[in-house]
Amino acid sequence: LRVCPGMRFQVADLLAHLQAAPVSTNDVLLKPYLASWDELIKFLEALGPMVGLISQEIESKTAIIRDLAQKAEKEAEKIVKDRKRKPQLSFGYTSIRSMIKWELENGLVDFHKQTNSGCRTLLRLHRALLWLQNFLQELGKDGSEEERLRSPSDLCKETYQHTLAHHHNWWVRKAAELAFLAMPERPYFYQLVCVETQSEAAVVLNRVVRAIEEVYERNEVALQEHGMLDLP
Ligand code: 1Q0
Repeated sequence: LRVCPGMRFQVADLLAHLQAAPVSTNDVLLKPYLASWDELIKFLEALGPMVGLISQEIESKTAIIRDLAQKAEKEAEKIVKDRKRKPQLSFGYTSIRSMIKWELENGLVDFHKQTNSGCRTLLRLHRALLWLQNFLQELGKDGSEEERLRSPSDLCKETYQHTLAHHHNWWVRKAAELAFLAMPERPYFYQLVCVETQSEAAVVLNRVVRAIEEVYERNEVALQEHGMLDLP
C-alpha cells in the first residue's frame, strides 16, 4: 500500500487497525476497533462540511465507549487493590466479549429501553460497518464497464438502502441522502487512497473489505450469542 504524502487519512493505517483488532478465535479488541473509526473520520474530514454530521456521530459513539472503558479501568484498579486480586486480561472493555461480560455482570445493558451502554453503542457502529463493507465491495468491483462507471455516490445510496437505512428514521435517512451527494467522483476517491486506476483501487479496497469482514463477522456472532442484535 502506498503512503499518501500530506494526507491525514491513510488507507494503510486503516488496514493496520482493522487487522490488529481480531484476537483469539472469536474476539475483537476494542482499541484498534475504535482506532479504525478514528481513521474513517479522517477520511470524512477530507470530504468537507457536508458530512460533518456523520463524523460527529461517529465521534460521539466512540467517545461513549472510551469513557466507559476509562471508568471501568478505575473500578478494576480498586477491586484489585481492595481484594488483592490479580487483574484479569479479559477485564472491562478490552474486547467486545469482555465488554459484553462486564456490562451484563454489572447490570449496564438494558434490553427494553435506550441507555448509553457500550453494547448498544457498539451495535450502532457495527451496523454502520456493514454498510461500509458493502459500499467498498461495490466500489472495488473491477469487472464490466458498467460496474467501473457507477458513481460512488450512487453506490453509497444503494448500499445504504439495503443495510443501514433499515435502522434509521425518516429524518436520518434524508440527512444521509444529502451526505451521499458529498461523495466524490472516482478520480478524487482514488487520490484519497493513493491509486490511479480502477484495478489498483480494486486491490486496495478488497484488502480493506476482507479486513472489515473478519471484524464484522466476529462482532456479529458475539452480539448475536447474547441476543444483542436489537438493543434499543
Ligand atoms: C459520504 C459518506 C456517506 C455515508 C453514509 C452513511 C449514512 C449515514 C447517515 C447518518 C447520519 C448520522 C445521524 C445519526 C444517526 C443515529 O440516529 C444512528 C443511531 O444512533 P442512536 O444513538 O440514535 O440509536 N447512528 C448511527 O447509525 C451511527 C452510524 C453513523 C454513520 C456512519 C457512517 C460511516 C462512514 C464512513 C466513512 C466512509 C468512508 C470510506 C472510505 C474508505 C476508503 C478505503
